[in-house]
Amino acid sequence: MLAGCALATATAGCAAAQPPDAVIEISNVQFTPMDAVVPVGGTVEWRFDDGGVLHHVESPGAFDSGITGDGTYTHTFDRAGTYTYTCSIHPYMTGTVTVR
Ligand SMILES: [Cu+2]
Repeated sequence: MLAGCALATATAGCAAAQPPDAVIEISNVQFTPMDAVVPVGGTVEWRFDDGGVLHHVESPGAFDSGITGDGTYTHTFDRAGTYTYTCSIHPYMTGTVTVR
């Protein structure tokens, strides 16, 4: 694992080696905060912490956590823009990540 991390650092960065630029908690069937702003190349970590309730962080064509009830999901944003994401299980759960 450490060797893979070191290799990744030379190219796309190693999310595990540094704290994320933004953390979004998933609890009480909502994203907190709903909106995050990170620099280009920044990372966002979603923490699934809703007592085992299944959630899904999905931005079609950009990123997809898969459906899960625990753990974390981290995505690195290499291009500027505004990314809207939702939970496919709870469509009223939405948020944005702004990369600039
Ligand atoms: Cu959900």
